[in-house]
Amino acid sequence: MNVIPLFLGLDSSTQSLKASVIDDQFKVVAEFAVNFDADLPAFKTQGGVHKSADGLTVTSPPQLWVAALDLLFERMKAARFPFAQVVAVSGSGQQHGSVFFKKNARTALQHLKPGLTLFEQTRDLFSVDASPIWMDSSTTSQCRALETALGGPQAVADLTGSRAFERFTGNQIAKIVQTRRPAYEETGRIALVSSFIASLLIGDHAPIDVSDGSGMNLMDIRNKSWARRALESTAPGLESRLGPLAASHSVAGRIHAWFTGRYGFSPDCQVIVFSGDNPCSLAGLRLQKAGDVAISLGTSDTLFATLSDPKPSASEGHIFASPVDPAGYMAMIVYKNGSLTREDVRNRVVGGSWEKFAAALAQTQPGNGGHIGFFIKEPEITPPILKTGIHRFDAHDKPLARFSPEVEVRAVVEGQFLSMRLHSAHVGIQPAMILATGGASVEPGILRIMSDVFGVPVFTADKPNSAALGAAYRALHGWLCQKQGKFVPFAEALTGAPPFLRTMEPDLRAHAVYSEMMNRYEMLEKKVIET
Ligand code: 5FX
Repeated sequence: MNVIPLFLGLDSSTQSLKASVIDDQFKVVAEFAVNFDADLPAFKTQGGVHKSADGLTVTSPPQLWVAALDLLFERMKAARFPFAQVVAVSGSGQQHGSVFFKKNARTALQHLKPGLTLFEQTRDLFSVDASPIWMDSSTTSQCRALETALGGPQAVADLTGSRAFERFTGNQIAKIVQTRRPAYEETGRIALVSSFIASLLIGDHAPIDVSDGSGMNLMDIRNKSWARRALESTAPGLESRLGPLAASHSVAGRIHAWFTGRYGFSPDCQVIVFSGDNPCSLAGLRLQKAGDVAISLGTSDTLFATLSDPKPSASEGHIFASPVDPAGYMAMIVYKNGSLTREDVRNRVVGGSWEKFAAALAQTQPGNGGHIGFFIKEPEITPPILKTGIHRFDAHDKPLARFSPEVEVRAVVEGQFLSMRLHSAHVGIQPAMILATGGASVEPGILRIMSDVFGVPVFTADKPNSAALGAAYRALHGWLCQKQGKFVPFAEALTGAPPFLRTMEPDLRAHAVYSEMMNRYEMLEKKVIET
């Protein structure tokens, strides 16, 4: 009898640990989850984290993530999950978070004891018991120091793919060195959340992959190797503590005997290096060719794209190495003003109804008669605009105090996509298609404007667990590359995966109207930034 091979994707995110399992026909056959606050209350986290009184320092205990892995596998075992069929595991970790292993940790990982849980035998392995995570924003002075050392924000972006950001791991490490020197001296290895979970699975230090490694302000984005100047400006003796970088499709090792003994995994089960949650989401959405773009319309709007010729920018988004193509890149641009801002307009001008919002869009024309609006309800990330407020302009660039309800509705949606078109072009993204995901992607009126502004077809995907699914896809991809002894293109590995729905074709006349508007939009945006 032929046994169906299974691929396990884990997602260690901020609030939970999830598992998605696919078969070799790409069908999701099982899903499991552990919620940190509800299922592991002893750690006293809120939303999976601990925050300082001023809210700037945000950490999670690394042992929480270990306990979650114990619990997740116990739940899978209780559900009689067929561990023996899993031929490969990979995973996703919240980006930027770091785990500081003591010098003796490697030996302890190699000798995991069958009679003890992972939690019981990893208690003494951490030199820093509160792992800084991506929500931390306490490292502004370290960021400025890195930028000064390397020649300014644009120089840091050119070298590492992003200007210095507080949450990026290098700046977090610099803070540990400055504030907890003995702990740093005790540290033998620094892992990301992704490589940390992989390390538990293989019972050894697993490498950081180049895609998650791009979120540290420490990696040379072109060579995909550690950037010596950045390491030296960050901490002494850092390179040996980070270990080697690995290609995202490579094998970290076989699963440790502890997992085969306790859960029945096959000793041949491969662990493919883990990556960050955003890279894994890109894989889950199967963006693979330059020009493939996904726009997630959620609380914040996020644009992901695959690109071959990135132009890192100090003010627009991040460039990461691609998690599915060793020669490629991905870009990620985040907008704080997403769904909450659209909903604010809906609530203020059309009585909170999406039907009326859609009707208002239908009553107005592409280009909105020349009206342009900037809706900064929350301090904006792209471009950085800290001062909140709404700025409205008529067709002659004259500021207006208000728009009619219909014009206001169209202005908020058009403004968001014009901004995405402008700033994505700046970092080198040239969309050929867009995959729309997230709550607002069910609104045809919004997708119509997205398609027309960019002039490309829009597909839709409902992928709530795209990071865990992407990790499962990456497990399959890495396993296939290993089996064939060569790099197999991700698209080829995923041939036969269910196609996305082609939902919207661009109206080329409307697209021409938006192309005409771009210069004015850019000029007015500058004006808004200056005021
Ligand atoms: C990306 O740069 C981020 O900081 C977040 O999206 C985290 O990866 C969330 F886990």
